[in-house]
Amino acid sequence: MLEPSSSQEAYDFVKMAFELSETFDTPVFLRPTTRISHSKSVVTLDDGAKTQSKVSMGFDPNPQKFVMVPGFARKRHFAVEDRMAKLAEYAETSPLNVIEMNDKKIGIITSGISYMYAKEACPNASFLKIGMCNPLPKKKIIDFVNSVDKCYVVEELDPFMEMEIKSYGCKVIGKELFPITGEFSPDLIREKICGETAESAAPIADNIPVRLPALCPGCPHRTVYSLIRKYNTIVTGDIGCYTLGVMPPFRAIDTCVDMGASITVAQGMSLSIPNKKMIAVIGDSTFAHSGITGLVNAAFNKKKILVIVMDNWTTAMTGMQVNPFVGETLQGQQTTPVNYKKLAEAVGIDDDNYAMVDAYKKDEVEAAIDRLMAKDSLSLLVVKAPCVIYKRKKKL
Ligand SMILES: Cc1ncc(C[n+]2csc(CCOP(=O)(O)OP(=O)(O)O)c2C)c(N)n1
Ligand code: SF4
Repeated sequence: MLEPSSSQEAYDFVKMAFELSETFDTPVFLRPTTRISHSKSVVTLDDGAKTQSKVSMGFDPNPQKFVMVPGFARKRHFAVEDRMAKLAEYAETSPLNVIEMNDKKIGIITSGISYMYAKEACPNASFLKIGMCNPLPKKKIIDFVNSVDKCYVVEELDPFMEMEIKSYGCKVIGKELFPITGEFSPDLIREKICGETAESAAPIADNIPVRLPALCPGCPHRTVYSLIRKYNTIVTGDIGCYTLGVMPPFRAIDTCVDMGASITVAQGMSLSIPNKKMIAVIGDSTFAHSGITGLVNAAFNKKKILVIVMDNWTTAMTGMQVNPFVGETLQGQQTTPVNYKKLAEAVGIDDDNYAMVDAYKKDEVEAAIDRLMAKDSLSLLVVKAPCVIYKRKKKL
């Protein structure tokens, strides 16, 4: 697992990840935490020649490696352990794990964005910057800890490196000082290591009104949410822009677990609350990704749920990508869109339990929900209209 500490490293480490993957025949994870994913900085790109892939295309069949039936898996486990041992050896000399020796009074073992914070807070300290956080370079770590007077492990949230390092018998300070919740900052590290409380350079006035995240003005998701509470039932939600329906003024959803769970959570709840028709709301992309399996299961198990697909023509929350209901591939080629009505039919939802309405026609949306909520079975309602930001982007 590689952990970048800057935009440049996020770029460089992807290439290293592919190289390691090829060299050691291993999957490699890249672990960019929140602040790395949400920050932007100048990145120097490799020239084309260097980025040319050396990987040959194709597939060499090898069921002993790619089909993990128990007999093959047992043998493969030896290969995995052998690979991890080789990777641990590589970690000792890898350019991903760098020692920066400065003042030996304070040593800091850190990785990812925490390295940047610690470097800003304690520029004169010595650092062991871990770019490959699994497997860890055990010998390098022990040598580093022994070469400084006091050693801190600065890692955001769970003490993954710290526990491992303490298991080597090393005396390091970590979660005795640093929190296991929230994000770190240079100020926090300065305070914990140097005992200096930062004076805020630009004090923030405390009378600024709180602004909650909200659906955009004109968002097509608003219609359903403005109506849904009148049905006095439990509304299971899902992940996308429409999760913001939980916020005032709508307060329209009761749960949100993971992609597709609106439908499956409603099924589970219907076992303990059998007399209410639950409503599950889900975006088009989420429905295509992992909602359809839940719908099949709900139909097969004769569940009494109204599934509302909020189709805004796009995958708004994560960058306006296409999805299987759009009729276009990611490369912009025309393709066959999934047909909701045929899908409903295939699953076993009859015409009486199916409707598609325009999200901006509030009366029609309301009439459709009224009609389907009165049915004693599984219903599918598609409420469709383009996201206003998507419309503007596409100049529709
Ligand atoms: C398993 C998983 N993969 C990816 C994501 C990231 N993700 C969050 S919302 C979302 C898509 C939402 O699109 P859609 O359902 O169309 O709703 P919209 O944002 O357009 O309202 C994705 C992919 C996730 N939360 N979980
Ligand atoms: S981006 Fe689109 S889908 Fe998301 S809240 Fe705004 S209008 Fe609605």
